[in-house]
Amino acid sequence: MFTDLSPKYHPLTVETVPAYVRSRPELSSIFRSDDDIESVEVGDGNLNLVFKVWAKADPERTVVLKQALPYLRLVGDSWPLPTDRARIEAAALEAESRLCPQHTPKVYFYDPDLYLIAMQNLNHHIIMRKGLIQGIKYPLFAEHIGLFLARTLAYTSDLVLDFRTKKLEVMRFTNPELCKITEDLVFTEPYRKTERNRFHPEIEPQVLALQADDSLRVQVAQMKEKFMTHAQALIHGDLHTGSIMINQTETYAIDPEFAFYGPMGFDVGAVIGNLFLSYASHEVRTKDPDARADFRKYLTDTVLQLWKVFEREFSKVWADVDSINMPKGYQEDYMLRVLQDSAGLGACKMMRRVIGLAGVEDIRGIENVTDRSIAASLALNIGQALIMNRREIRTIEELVEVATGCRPSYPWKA
Ligand code: SR1
Ligand code: MG
Repeated sequence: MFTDLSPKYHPLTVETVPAYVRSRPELSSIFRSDDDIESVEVGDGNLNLVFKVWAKADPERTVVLKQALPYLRLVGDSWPLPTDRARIEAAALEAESRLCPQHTPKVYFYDPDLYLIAMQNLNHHIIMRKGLIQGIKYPLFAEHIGLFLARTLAYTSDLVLDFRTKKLEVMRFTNPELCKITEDLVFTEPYRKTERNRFHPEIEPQVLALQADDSLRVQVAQMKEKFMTHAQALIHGDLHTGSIMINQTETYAIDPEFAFYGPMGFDVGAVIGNLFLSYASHEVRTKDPDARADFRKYLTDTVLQLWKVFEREFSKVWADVDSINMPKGYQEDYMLRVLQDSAGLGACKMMRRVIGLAGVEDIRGIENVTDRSIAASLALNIGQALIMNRREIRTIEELVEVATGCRPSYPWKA
């Protein structure tokens, strides 16, 4: 089904990692030949093996090895996946590092035989989703990720690339099987009965109502069409808060294996949608009303600020764009369409995390089933409101207003 595996391919293990890293000249400035090397496999994502590797004598001499498996780890070898995604991820990291090095992990090398990327171990950072669950605020996140989004999206779009380069880049980043995962898991399966959906039974009445709502399904179909046909820029393709490594001073976007030329709003919306998933989860995770209001203000301020930074940085690119072919009003129209796409695509990213195969800890990690149902119901209502109202949204303030106007429907009214 996919191109044959390289004859040298074999999945690494903690036993084989030390010899492998010693064999790589690109790592000779990190590991010495007589180093005692330790490693642990930490891949808690859905797709790959991930090893943290360090010198026993000095844990700061460290790398991460990320290796593609030829099947989907979340499901097993019944779901084959192309290892070519590792090449795409390495190429996307290279592009992101050129455009925004301060928010992209350093890559030491890509090994095309093992479909493996050796990269910076962000060992002083945590996955942002885990921090948000604990109620940790990241005051620099909006500035950092707004810049990352603006630079990676604007500089890979037709606004900047010449006609030929753009088409060649679209070819280089063609990523059909991973796009198909998104098409199925984000835009199709949550809205129909399928065995792969994973919502918990208490929330079923709301899920069934969504699945029976043709006006909603038309909007979702439009978003799917946009995802499949709008080759606007090189997008990360999976920029949820689990793909952000962060601390109080630094932010890194990791894991761009779903990268391809798609709509900018899919990345911007992924960030916004995941901040609203956190917002929904703190409906029950933070019991004290003042603390809840305070954390929610942080989340909504972050959404407002990240869009403003995105617009500010993107406008620097507009200033350099050839104005001869640029009718008056086109820039405003373009940015408004990105905002409205972000609302609609971000909404789909929220709803799939409640209904579909791959959930998020923010919601699915809530142990008490009543609490989980309240948070899930609120997340679905925010998603539904954002997608249904997206064409009326003209500013980021209006987007936030639509989301914060939502309440959970659970417990169901008699
Ligand atoms: C089956 S793969 C499930 C999800 O994991 C990735 O992070 C993507 O979001 C994908 O949809
Ligand atoms: Mg990932």
